[in-house]
Amino acid sequence: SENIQSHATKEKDSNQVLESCEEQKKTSVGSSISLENAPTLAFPSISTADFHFNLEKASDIIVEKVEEYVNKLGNARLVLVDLSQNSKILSLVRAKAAEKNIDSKKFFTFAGNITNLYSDGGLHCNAIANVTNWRLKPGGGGVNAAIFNAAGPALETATKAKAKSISSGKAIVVPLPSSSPLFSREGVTHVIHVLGPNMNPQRPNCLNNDYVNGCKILRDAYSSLFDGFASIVR
Ligand code: AR6
Repeated sequence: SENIQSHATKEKDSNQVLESCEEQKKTSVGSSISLENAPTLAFPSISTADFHFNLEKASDIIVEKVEEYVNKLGNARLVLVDLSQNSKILSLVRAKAAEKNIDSKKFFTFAGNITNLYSDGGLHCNAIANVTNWRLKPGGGGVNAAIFNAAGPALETATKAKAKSISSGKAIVVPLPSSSPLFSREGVTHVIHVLGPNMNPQRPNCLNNDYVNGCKILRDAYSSLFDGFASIVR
């Protein structure tokens, strides 16, 4: 009976802890306590590798769009990821975000593989963005190959149920089945596919250096991505 009693006491204690967390959330939205568990989107830099988009222009657009969305998203966090600590796009964006005084608790950069952010880096992200191709097909290279591989066939099935193709500047939110290792291992509940503008002549729909159009499409891509994330946070 001692065991039962102590178990009951523990449960009561943990309920109190939960209650006091709820209190803290209510009284201090935006504090570091609530931000640690805040809904988080990890996203790679759209179009700047395989799609050859200019890094200076892309970094301006990332910071502009993050600035527009961080406050709309409540306590949710946005995290720009790339594989290497020496990533050019990460350092450009860090410098420009600091210049604009963007709240570093709500937006920061992170070096790591987008498929292992929790298991490798201890960063829990509810949603991850996948920069994909117009057919929403597994493989290719970069982020798309990595995410489809890590997520297993469940992602392909769930994606097909939502859409057969995607146009550039758009995003598609796909709830990840709990059978996917990305769900069970990393805690990712949604993959948001996004298609950016392409400046690589070897890939479909190349914009031939038309940066007027390209910048507009890249802005649309970030807006669609962040709107998609907002729709699952609410
Ligand atoms: N984790 C984190 N960041 C990554 C990872 C990873 N596993 N892999 C690449 N990056 P890219 P794009 C970074 O080429 O330019 C695909 O094959 C990378 O360093 O994946 O939009 C699609 O199917 C860069 O900063 O995307 C499309 O056909 C960023 O992620 C095409 O490539 C984006 O690199 C899309 O090209």
